[in-house]
Amino acid sequence: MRSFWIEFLTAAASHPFPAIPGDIPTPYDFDHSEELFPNVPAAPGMPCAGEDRSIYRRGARRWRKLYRVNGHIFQAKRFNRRAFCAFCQDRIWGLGRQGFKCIQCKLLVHKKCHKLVQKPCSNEHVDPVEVKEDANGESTLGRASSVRSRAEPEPLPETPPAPPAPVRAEDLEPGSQRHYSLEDFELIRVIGRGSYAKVLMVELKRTKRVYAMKVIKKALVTDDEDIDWVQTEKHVFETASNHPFLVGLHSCFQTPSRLFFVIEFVRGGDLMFHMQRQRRLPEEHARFYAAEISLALHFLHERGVIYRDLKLDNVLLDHEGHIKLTDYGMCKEGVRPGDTTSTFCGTPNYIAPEILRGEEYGFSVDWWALGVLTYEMLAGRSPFDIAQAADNPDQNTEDYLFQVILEKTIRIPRSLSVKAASVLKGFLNKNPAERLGCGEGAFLDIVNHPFFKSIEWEMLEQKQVVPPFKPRLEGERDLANFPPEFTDEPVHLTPDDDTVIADIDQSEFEGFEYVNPLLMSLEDCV
Ligand code: C58
Repeated sequence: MRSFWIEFLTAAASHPFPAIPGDIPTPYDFDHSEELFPNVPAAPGMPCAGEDRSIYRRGARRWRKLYRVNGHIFQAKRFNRRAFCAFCQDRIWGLGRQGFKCIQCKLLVHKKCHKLVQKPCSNEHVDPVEVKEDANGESTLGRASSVRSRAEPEPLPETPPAPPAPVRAEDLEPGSQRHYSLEDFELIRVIGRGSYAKVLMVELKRTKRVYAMKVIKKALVTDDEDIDWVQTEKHVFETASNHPFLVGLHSCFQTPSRLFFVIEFVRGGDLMFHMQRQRRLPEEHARFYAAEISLALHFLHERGVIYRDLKLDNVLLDHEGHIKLTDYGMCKEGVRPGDTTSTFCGTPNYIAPEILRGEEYGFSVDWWALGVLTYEMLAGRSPFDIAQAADNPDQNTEDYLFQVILEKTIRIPRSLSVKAASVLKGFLNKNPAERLGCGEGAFLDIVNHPFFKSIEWEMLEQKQVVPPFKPRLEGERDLANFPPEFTDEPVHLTPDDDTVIADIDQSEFEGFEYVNPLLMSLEDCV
């Protein structure tokens, strides 16, 4: 009998984490420097009346619904600024995606009003009734700003109010400055790369502190959809700043060609790198990481965020060995319990079957990805690793991987304990309704699962549990835990190209600048 399991056993001979010289890469080893899904198959779910979901961009991982009314083509948008509905004149509040913007004439309306718009689309740019948000408004991060953006709506004025005086960073914290700029940082090294972003290790010259800097070229993010994505990333950073297992934001700034997120630096490398050295982890270790990751995911879910890009590369280890998730570029925000979304996105090896089937999905996709990741920690390879595919070009494709994810029964290595096998089967259930973490009991089902019996969840969330492994670090700048593939990469940014900049609508990025007052005050303490 030539079972799938036999193929997996053969697959185990090669190593799924290919960066170690001499290792034979297996077909589904995605270069983790290019982990974002490069092609979008045309597999959307059933479109609603008046919707066109088939629009997607090359290299992107998202579809966005379009709503056609009276020649307008509306897209749901969350506004960075104060906006007023062209139909009812009322303010469009900045939380959730309650505003619609015509992608042609830029008309702004409430979602609830969009079907009532009588004015036909002029198909040309008209100035939207939009008033700039102040520096302490919805687009900014940190405790100070989130209170105001969540305030109850005040009575609505007939005409747009004058923009309030901007709150300046120096007013928030003594000793802090208004904004940062590229000149404030020394670029030390490239540490990561995605299809949109390059990530550098940098030093803030004034304090000599080290940060990670995510650099995004504006030319790659110049349509509404992507501006939204940048906004989402900022919002998730705001949420994340309050959790021990999520990276926080130091500041944001821009140049004519680029956006910069300055992120707290997590020194111990990522789980991918760790796995490359360990091959597979003892159950006790995998349990600890899976439990800390579960708390981070649950925290995001409770706040309406689907993370959507859980993978070994995005799980960082701090100097003590606790985990921190990084990269919120794929997050979906504003999701209430029971809400669903339909964007096709993620990293191939971790994409949940419901996304591949083109179904509407919710938080379940993160628990699936945790199943894949936990499997990788315990087995030392992907659950979808197939050995003979290396020799067969037909099977060496993303489509084949997706077919495997959708159809093949996942085999659990016999060397794993019954409880480990059970938790993997729980997370890797192809039916999201039956998946561990997704049912009625939801998170409690994970907490109470026999595999996690020894976990003291409250202690864990307070970082009171000693991690099973402490990254070896010789100094703040120790490069021992860094991915070797970037060692030769030049750290400089290419000079701005005037013709590229000329095509960028800089107004789309207004208000991107940000300084986290909490991190600033920490900085001043040292
Ligand atoms: C780490 N996988 S956001 C390198 N890549 C990244 N590191 C960090 N954030 C991000 N402290 C990335 C990537 C992002 C989006 C594009 C793809 C890469 C990060 C954040 C905070 C450290 C890193 C591996 C690594 C971890 C630590 C040091 C060096 C390398």
